[in-house]
Amino acid sequence: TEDIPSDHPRHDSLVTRHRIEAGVDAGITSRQGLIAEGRGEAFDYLLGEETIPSADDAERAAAAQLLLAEHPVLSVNGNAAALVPEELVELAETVGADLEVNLFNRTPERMEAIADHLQAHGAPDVKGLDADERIPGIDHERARVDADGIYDADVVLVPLEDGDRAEALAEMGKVEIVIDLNPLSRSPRTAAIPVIDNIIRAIPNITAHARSLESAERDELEAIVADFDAERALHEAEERIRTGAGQEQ
Ligand code: PTJ
Repeated sequence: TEDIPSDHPRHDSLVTRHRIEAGVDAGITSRQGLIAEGRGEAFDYLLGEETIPSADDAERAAAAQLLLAEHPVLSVNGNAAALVPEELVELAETVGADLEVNLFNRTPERMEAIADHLQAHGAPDVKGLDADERIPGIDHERARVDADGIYDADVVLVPLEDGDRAEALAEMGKVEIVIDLNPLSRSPRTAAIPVIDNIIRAIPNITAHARSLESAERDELEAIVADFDAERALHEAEERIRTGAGQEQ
């Protein structure tokens, strides 16, 4: 990372790529995570590599929803752990959420490596290792969750999700916040709150919103969630990608 000059026009994107590579080397990120990163980069490039206004609205609604939750859980996969470990711990602390490792390509080694990595970044407790419950309706490893974690949660934040679990969680009646750079992907389209932004910008911004809303009354938080329009947020991200509206071309 030291080799990338900070004024390089693609600095952030190169640092991100580097973190994913390091994540693979450390046994945190899956090889498929490299492909997911490439896909994400392409969408981020088209979005102008910035948090567009509709994504900022989504991040504020996500913060309000997490603060309203009785039992919020942040789901962590190999890409999220490599990119924003400290930021996830900070968000969990700010909104009183649990962190739970949940992997598409689940192996005991990667589960352990990610839990250790989060703990090294200050997480007091990491769920996901017990895996003593299942999300009904999905047959792959991603179904395995902790009874006192995602299974019990009322609000779940899922970054870089695949569509299957997003739909299954919604069917269980959980409120889902999905972070994904692709507005056409099935998971943000299933989410109550789709956040079309890079996870490296989205997580710290949700935390910042949560801090500024910390002393807000419940009705104010409820109004923020009620005013959020998921369809519109998806549409605006797609517009930005298709037309570059709001960007200097
Ligand atoms: O660690 P595991 O085993 O749970 O595996 C995680 C991956 C990401 C490999 C797995 O969930 C997967 O294969 O996901 P997909 O189907 O490739 O979807 C990843 C989505 O995340 C795509 O729509 C990408 O555009 C998006 N994405 C990639 N990088 C980022 C991102 N969204 C937000 N921020 C990013 N940095």
